[in-house]
Amino acid sequence: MRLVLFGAPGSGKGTQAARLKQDLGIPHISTGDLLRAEIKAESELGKKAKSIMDAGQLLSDDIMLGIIEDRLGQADAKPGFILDGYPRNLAQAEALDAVLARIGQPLDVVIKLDVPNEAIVDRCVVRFNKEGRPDDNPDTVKKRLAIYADQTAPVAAFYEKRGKLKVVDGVGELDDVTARIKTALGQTTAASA
Ligand code: B4P
Repeated sequence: MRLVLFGAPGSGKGTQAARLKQDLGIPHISTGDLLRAEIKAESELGKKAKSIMDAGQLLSDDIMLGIIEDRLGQADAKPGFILDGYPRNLAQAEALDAVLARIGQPLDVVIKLDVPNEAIVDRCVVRFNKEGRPDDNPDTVKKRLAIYADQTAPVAAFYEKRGKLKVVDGVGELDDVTARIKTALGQTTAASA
């Protein structure tokens, strides 16, 4: 299964991907986690990424494509993957299509987690108080939501046109959201069987 979990920052992509990877037996590839690992390692990329991420901005498409090509080329991604945080704009969606076409592994489905902005701000405040992620402070979250609306949200229509988009309600208990995603994935598997 080749799956993209899509949604606004704080919509639960990372949270749900971490749960689904056990069941599906495929890796969870989070561009945010990959970048945070670079920051922790104090690599050149990490140094560049830190100020951009802390400000709630997006890294350049070139940098992100390099990261994603490298990660999708690793052996554990051969049977499939859960992509979280990529693509984040139309150029990245086109680039991902091209990479996957080249390796003969087209996407099966894109699950969009639908969560209202007010709930997202509340969730990020909770995480900010718990983990202190600089991009979770309320002003930065509002900036990230504006970038999402402007640059990332149009990606949903890109996949809808290709018949790959499924929208799932992302509000509620974690188990309930996971169950809704599994139902949507079950429909995808049944349709392609
Ligand atoms: P990400 O790491 O992708 O950050 P995120 O969008 O906030 O998602 P995350 O997975 O962490 O949160 P989740 O929704 O699970 O990106 C960080 C930054 O990296 C970007 O701003 C950008 O700078 C850079 N970047 C990454 N990819 C890029 C790309 N492709 N191009 C350019 N730049 C890129 O969860 C949020 C919170 O909600 C958690 O605390 C969780 O516990 C809670 N939560 C989840 N589900 C819940 C539920 N059902 N109810 C209540 N709370 C819930």
